[in-house]
Amino acid sequence: SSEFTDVSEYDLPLDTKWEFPRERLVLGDRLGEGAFGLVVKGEAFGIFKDNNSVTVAVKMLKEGSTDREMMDLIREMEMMKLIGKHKNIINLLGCCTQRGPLYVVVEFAPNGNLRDYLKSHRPLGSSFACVSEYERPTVAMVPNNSGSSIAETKEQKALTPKDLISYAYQVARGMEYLASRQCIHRDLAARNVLVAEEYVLKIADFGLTRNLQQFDYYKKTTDGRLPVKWMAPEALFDRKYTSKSDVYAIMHSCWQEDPNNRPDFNRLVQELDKILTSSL
Ligand code: ACK
Repeated sequence: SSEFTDVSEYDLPLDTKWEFPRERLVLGDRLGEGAFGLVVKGEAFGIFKDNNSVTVAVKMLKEGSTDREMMDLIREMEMMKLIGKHKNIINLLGCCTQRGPLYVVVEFAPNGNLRDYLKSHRPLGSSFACVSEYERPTVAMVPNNSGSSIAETKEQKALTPKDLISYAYQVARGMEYLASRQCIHRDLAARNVLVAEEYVLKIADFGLTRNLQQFDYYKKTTDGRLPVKWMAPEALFDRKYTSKSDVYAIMHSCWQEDPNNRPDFNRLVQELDKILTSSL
């Protein structure tokens, strides 16, 4: 009946803790396509205690998806339930599993992915490091042609070193939490970090099932980038993914050949916190 996939031949068990009545979910614009599904913007009425409507992102399958893709989406949803909530991850809000297509309702990040966000807030000139908090230039937003949801073309402040350290800190906080829940992301990159309100960064797609055997290191991502650039040598050559291989994506100082010599996320959080609270 709708333009979205009607996967109703599956009977999923009802989980009353998470089930959200689908009649209270109004689907809106398509935000983009993920590995095997669609992400659509939506309004969820009364998803929190009050009766207000909340803008959400809804993950669902594409038309003609396979049983395997269905299983992957179910697995992602269950993984999100198990991992629990943290400020710096995209949290699960609810799901519609009964009498219709599976909808996985998650927090919406209005400012798109961190990669595009950083690009559209690029500091002017090369004297970036010398610009103080008080004299930072303003740059006009570059119109976003990737279809993601960066706000209008209003004037935006260019980013300061402090902003960037704060972003690194927030990513490390999110990853520290995921690591504490035994979750290994395997594809930590700025394009998989989303920018929510108030510049809160949230790690996305941490619950995805990634088929490591079929991982194609030479396949470009949708925007034409090679993921190998962000991959730790042992992940790239030996397919050994650990929390430590996620860290490698982050900073040059973490690029130690031997994974044992790299800081873990707790350490990174501490280090970045020190930098943030010091002179910057
Ligand atoms: O990189 P993007 O602009 O941000 O394009 C992708 C697309 O949907 C497919 O994943 C966007 N997206 C995914 N989850 C969310 C979310 N929770 N809030 C906002 N945008 C999202 C993502």
